[in-house]
Parts: sequence; C-alpha cells; structure tokens
Amino acid sequence: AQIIAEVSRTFNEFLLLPNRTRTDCSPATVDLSTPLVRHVVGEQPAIELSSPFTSAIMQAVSTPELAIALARNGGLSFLHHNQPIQDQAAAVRQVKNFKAGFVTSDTNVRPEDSLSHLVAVMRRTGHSTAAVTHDGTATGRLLGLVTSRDFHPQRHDLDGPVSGRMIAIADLPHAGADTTLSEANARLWEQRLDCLPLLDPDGHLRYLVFRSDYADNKRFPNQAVDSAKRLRVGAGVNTHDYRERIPALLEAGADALCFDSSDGYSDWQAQALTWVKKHYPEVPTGGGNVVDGEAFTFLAEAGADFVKVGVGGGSICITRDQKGIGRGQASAVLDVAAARDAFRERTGEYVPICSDGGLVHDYHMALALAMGADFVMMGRYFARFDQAAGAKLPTRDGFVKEYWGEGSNRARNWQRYGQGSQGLIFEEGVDGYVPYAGDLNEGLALTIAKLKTTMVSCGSTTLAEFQSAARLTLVSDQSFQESHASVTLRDTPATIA
Ligand code: MZP
Repeated sequence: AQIIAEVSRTFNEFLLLPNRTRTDCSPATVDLSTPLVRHVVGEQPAIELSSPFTSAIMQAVSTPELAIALARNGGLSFLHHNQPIQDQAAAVRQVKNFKAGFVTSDTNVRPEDSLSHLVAVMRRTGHSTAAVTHDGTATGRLLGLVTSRDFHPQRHDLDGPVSGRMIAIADLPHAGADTTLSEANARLWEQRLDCLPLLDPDGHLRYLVFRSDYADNKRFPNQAVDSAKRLRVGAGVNTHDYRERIPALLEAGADALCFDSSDGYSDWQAQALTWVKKHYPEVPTGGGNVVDGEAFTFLAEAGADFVKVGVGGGSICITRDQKGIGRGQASAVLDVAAARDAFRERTGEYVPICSDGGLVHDYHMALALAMGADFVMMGRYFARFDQAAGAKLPTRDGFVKEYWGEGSNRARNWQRYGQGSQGLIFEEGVDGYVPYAGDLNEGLALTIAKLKTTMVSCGSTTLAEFQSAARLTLVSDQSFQESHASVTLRDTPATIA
C-alpha cells in the first residue's frame, strides 16, 4: 500500500489570519458571486451563483419550497433523485412555475383566519412577506406588515386573528397607524415590496396579492434566475437510470444536473458523464464525490462541469466507520483545489469545485471557500429550516427537525451507495434530529453577514480574491480551547444567588 505522507485534516484544525483591510473593503462591497460550471478562463460561465451555497441532494433537505427560498437568496438546490422520475420532474416544475404573474390568495385566506394559517399559505407559495392588517375603519389605516421575521412560533402567538392585529411595521419607512391604505400601497410599490393588500368595502382583509415578478425586487437582489426570469433549480441524478431520468428532468426545466454518488471515482460515472455530454452537450452536469486530485482530473476529463468534494465527513455519515473510506474535508478540498488549478493551467478551462458535507459552523464555510472551494453544499445546515422536509418536533427546550442520511435505512438510496445488485445491504448513514432554526431567509442572511465580515477581515471583496489572499494557520488543541469563551455565560441557569 501507498501511505500518503500528509495527515488528513479537517476544518476545526484551521483558523484564518486577518489581512490588511483597505478602506474600500466593507461588507457592503463584498461580492459573493461564484461560477457554478466549467468555462474557458476569462469568459463568463453559463451559470454563476450570486451566493456560494447549494443544498444537499437529500430527501430530508432539498424540497421545492427550499429550492425556491434558496434560489431567491442567490444559491441553488439540487432536488433529490431518490424518488420516481415523474415525482422528481414534478418537483422541478414546481420550482420553475413559481411566480407566474400575480397570485391572489383570496380563496385561501379569510379575515377570520389565524396567522398560522396565513403563514402556512405564504410558505406554500414561497413568500416571505405578505399581509397588511387593517383596523377596520372606512379610511383603511395600516396596522402592520407581516414579514418572515414574525414567523417564529417561539416569539409570537400565531393563533390570533389576522384582521386588526398589530404585528410589525417593517420595511415601510415612516409608516404608522395613521398611514392610509392607499399611502401604504403606494409605498409598497415604490419600495418594490412583494405584496399588495386589498380590503373589502367593510375594511376587512379580502385579498393578499403577492407580487411575483421578483426580477428586480430589492428584497431579493441576488436571486438565481437564467431565462424568462424563472428561478433556477438543479437536480441530482444517478448512474443507473440516467438515460430515462435526465430527459424528463430537462423537459421539466432543470437548469443543472449532478451525478450523486458516495464514491464518484468510477468508470460508471465517467461513462454516464460521457453519455450526457454526447446527448446534451449544453447541459451543465457535475460529478462526484471525490477526495483527491487524481479523481478530480478523472471526472473533469470525462466532461464534468463541476466536481463535488467530500467522502465520509457528512454529519449523518458513517461511511468511515463502516468501510474505513474517506478523508478529512480540509485535506480533500486543498488537494482537489490544487488539481483544479493544474487542470486550468493545462487546458485553459476552469472546472469549479464544491465542498460537500461536514460544515458544522458558519466559519467552516469561510474556511472551505478560502481553501479553494468555489461553492459549498450543505445538508445539516439547510435541514434545520422550515422549508426542509423533516418534521418539526417539540422538545423540552424548543424544537428539532428530523434529518436522515441517504445511506440510512429510512432513505435506502442504493443508487448513491454502490453495494452491488442487492440494494442497500448495510447502512452508511444515520437517522436523527437537528436543532430547529426557523426560516431559511433569516438564517442564511445571518450566515452571509458572517461570511462577508470574515472576508473583510481577510482584506477581500470577491471570493477569487479571498481564495488567493487567505492565510491559514493550523491550531493546536490548546489554542482550539482558547478560541471559546471561558466565562460562565449569563443565561446559564442558577449561577447568581
Ligand atoms: P452535512 O452537510 O449534513 O454535513 O452533509 C451533507 C452531505 O453528506 C450530502 O451532501 C452528501 O454528500 C452526504 N451524505 C448524504 N447522505 C449520507 C449518508 O447517509 C451522506 N451517509 O454522507
């Protein structure tokens, strides 16, 4: 056997050093756009993401609702293939059909409906801002604008009536209880906010009109749209039924495909990529997963438009326990990034790489990007949000969401785990829970704020600059301890007499 000299390292073992920050470098000037697909160096890639986040090709994660929310925040979901072809194609269509003109919800929402009902309608239709309530007088005074900020059941009693309830005046500068409805409407349009409240002659909420043409909407300046202003969506595929699955997904409108395998360094994946490139040369198609430069080059030469990196590091993954296969995610990303750069030098083509799995803290995303990843893919992170598939369950201290691996008995995704013709013989993933984190729009906004601030500390306003300028240091166990607070936290129960 050959022993690789370097130790296999992961993100917890690294920190970023601050670089000099120029005066023109601030979170407001940071641009998180990144290439998704292969392109000639110096030319524009066919697809660029405005934020470097993709959601995992997993049952528990990438629902159409999550795909809509993530695309509106500049990222991309890959809808999972562990379902019949027609179901996956229908999920793609659901995302692509989002925002066809104006949507009125008059049949779904009535004045006496509870806020939780309203929230459910908004979620189903993928909206994060919706209703203005009303005080019931003939002049129609604005009482409140419901935004996603108000959707946390912990913070609000969502079972009150919609009508006449003061929630929050948000995103509407200077609006108050004396603002008339027509003024409010005028300002909503002026601000390009995405809702229009209509009241009946008695002054009760009658319609919620969602403005669905978000192309130039200030609230979602980064949303991922390609042609005809529809949101982008990706789809996972496998090396078994791709000849039937891919045409159906493309017909439904999928913008990008990704071969999804726990071990992508295989002839099957190369053959499948070659088939796609022969029949659909224009369709951006990724491959993976790999953990070293040799495997990256193999897939890039087979035609992959991007390559996913990561084996065994996923939060639900037990592949390393079961088979002893894998590599620390930091070492894997660094090695593959070097091969990506060598491939670029040799061919003049840039094949983006994605760090997939094992990102536990927000700063891990910054480390992965600094180490050379063009974008990241996450399961656990997105599974915590309302839009993900898992059920939300109450606990003594709050809520959790279900999250299970594709190699668990619950998912039984034998197409992803090459265990032979008998399907999934042994589990490579677990079935568990993650802490509930509310609405994706809010959670991701926080993550993006942290990432931008980190980049500013490292003196970078673009991801390319961040990759080349970042300085990383290895941390000892002792300095890792030093990274954490060493006081008793104020909200620790019963500390003060
Ligand atoms: P994480 O973000 O939850 O840490 O990891 C998500 C990634 O783990 C997925 O994108 C996929 O590559 C991988 N995965 C999915 N299911 C399993 C499993 O059951 C798995 N072992 O490792």
